[in-house]
Amino acid sequence: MKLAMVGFGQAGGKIVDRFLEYDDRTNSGIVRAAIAVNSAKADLIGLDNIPQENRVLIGQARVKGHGVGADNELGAEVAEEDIDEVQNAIDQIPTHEVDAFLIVAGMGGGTGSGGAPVLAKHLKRIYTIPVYGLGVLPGTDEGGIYTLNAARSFQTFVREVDNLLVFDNDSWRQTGESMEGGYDQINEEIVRRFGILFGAGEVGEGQEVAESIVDSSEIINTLSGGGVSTVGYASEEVELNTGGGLLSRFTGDGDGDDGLDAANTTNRITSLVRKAALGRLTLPCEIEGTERALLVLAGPSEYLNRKGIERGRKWLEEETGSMEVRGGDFPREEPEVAAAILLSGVTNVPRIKRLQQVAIEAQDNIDDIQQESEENLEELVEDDEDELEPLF
Ligand SMILES: Nc1nc2c(ncn2[C@@H]2O[C@H](COP(=O)(O)OP(=O)(O)OP(=O)(O)O)[C@@H](O)[C@H]2O)c(=O)[nH]1
Ligand SMILES: [Mg+2]
Repeated sequence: MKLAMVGFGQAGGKIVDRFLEYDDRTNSGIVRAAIAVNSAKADLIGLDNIPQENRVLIGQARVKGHGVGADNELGAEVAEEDIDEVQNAIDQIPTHEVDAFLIVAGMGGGTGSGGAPVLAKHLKRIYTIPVYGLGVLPGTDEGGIYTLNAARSFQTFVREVDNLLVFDNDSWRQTGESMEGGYDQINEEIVRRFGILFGAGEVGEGQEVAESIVDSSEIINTLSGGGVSTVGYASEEVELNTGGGLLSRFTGDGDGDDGLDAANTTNRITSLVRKAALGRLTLPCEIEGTERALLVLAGPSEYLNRKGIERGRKWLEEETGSMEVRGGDFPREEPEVAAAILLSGVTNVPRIKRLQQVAIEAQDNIDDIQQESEENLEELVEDDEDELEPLF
């Protein structure tokens, strides 16, 4: 499907920048337009692929291009004040050619975590196409302010978007890696997983049309109903059939599958589906209780078959307990078969429960502080009244 991507804040901008590079590299045609929004000028300059005219600096009057320093209330304020600047950039893209918006942001900082929900609300008021979020949760070792920002922003973001796809840095960080090197790998993982999902259904001219191809509407239907989504992924290298060579030896019982053993193909697919669902998810959770799911099988068409996908789909129905599991092919000439699984409307997510707890505790603290200051105020007023009484 074709997306208009908006990267909000540093992480958001870098990930959208990376999506553009992925799009070029794999010819997947999912990024119809890419915009970066930030309150920090240096972050915008540091991007490689997003066109200059699509880089929007907000909050200049308030923070002079220096960022909001992890203050997400300030992030939300500057986004609201300068929303017209963002809209001007969006006005330049052909939104009639776009299936959905995808707003990408790190939830731990100030600009993206404060601004992304503001933009989502704005876009939903104006456009009829879906507005999705891709929210990146901070590592738990980043410190309290990042967790608190994420706890607050998450609740608002999930409410404003049609679906919030989540990637949790905490489950993906690698020990012994520099921050930047680590993010590089993490960002590659993000674009690979979400790239396959959104790339399904974007079969270019001259490409083979599969037996049961995934369509954009199936992605949209899986995401509809809202909530939080996570993505599982697994892949296996295969040899491309270049006519003859090694593959011609796998004649097996044929079944019209270009000389590949149909049973092998089916087994490979079913085990990839299990690996993808039970392996590391972008947001780790219990898959049982998932409301809707979509299984995408990507690879050379001779390695895809209906039976394998059907089995994988059934297995996912059993594991999730969902009655709404879609599945299909994404034929592409890469030397690997990959299963990507979108689990939409997940309910049993330990990380989110912890974040909600943090948000509630923070709210209690705020209430305490407010109550305290109200009491102080009352005392002051009472004192004043006491003092004033004699005068009347
Ligand atoms: N996956 C990923 N996460 C990142 C990357 N850079 C930063 N993050 C995460 O995103 C969070 C927010 O950081 P930024 O995106 O720099 O924050 P910002 O939105 O620019 O906000 P301010 O810098 O406070 O103005 C951090 O706490 C990290 O968890 C990245 O390249 N990839
Ligand atoms: Mg920043």
